[in-house]
Amino acid sequence: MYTLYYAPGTASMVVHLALLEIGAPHRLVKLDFAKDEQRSPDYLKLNLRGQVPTLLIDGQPYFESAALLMILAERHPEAKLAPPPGSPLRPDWYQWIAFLTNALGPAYRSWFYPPDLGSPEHPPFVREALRRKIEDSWSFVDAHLTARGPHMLGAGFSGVDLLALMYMRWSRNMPKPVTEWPGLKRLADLLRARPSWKRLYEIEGLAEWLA
Ligand SMILES: N[C@@H](CCC(=O)N[C@@H](CS)C(=O)NCC(=O)O)C(=O)O
Repeated sequence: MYTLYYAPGTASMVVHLALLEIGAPHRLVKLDFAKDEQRSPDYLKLNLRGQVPTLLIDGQPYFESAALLMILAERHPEAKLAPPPGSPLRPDWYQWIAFLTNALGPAYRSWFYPPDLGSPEHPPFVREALRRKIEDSWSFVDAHLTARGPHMLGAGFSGVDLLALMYMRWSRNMPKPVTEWPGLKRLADLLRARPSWKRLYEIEGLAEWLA
């Protein structure tokens, strides 16, 4: 049994999507960021940094969205979120998860949380550097998808696509949303047509960027 601590539309999204794709029974605990619930003493016992997601697996708390995706894929091989160990696409699975979390995760975090870098709002040059870093990473992924897509691992869907989809959604109000790159738009459209996406929107109460 799993318990996911989440906040709508945040880094918990990929874990929630993975649970829905797997069809694994789970309990959801929503944290209200407006009330700072991620910093309540009880939650800090589970997640010292006061961030989502946290996933309880058999009562033990774990964090980091990409790690949780990999753990779930390994525990539910029948869901085929990851190519099996030793198969030709397994290295690609590791490569793209590491690339997306390294190149995009910290840059988005800095973009959305200026206080992490020490000021309430970014000075223009910092904002510009972060924008360029995020867009350069998306250009690189778009070139990959154009050459080898339509999914992150080629012809077939995998859990890496869920991670990419979460990050893609975060670009929707940025100067250049991912839908302006053809390969990224094609991937976003394929993934947004999956039942798990619509279900996630219903459960999390999301509206923007459904389709
Ligand atoms: N690297 C972490 C990032 C987690 C993270 O930054 N979560 C944000 C939401 S997207 C959060 O909990 N923010 C609340 C806060 O920092 O107060 C992951 O991928 O799990």
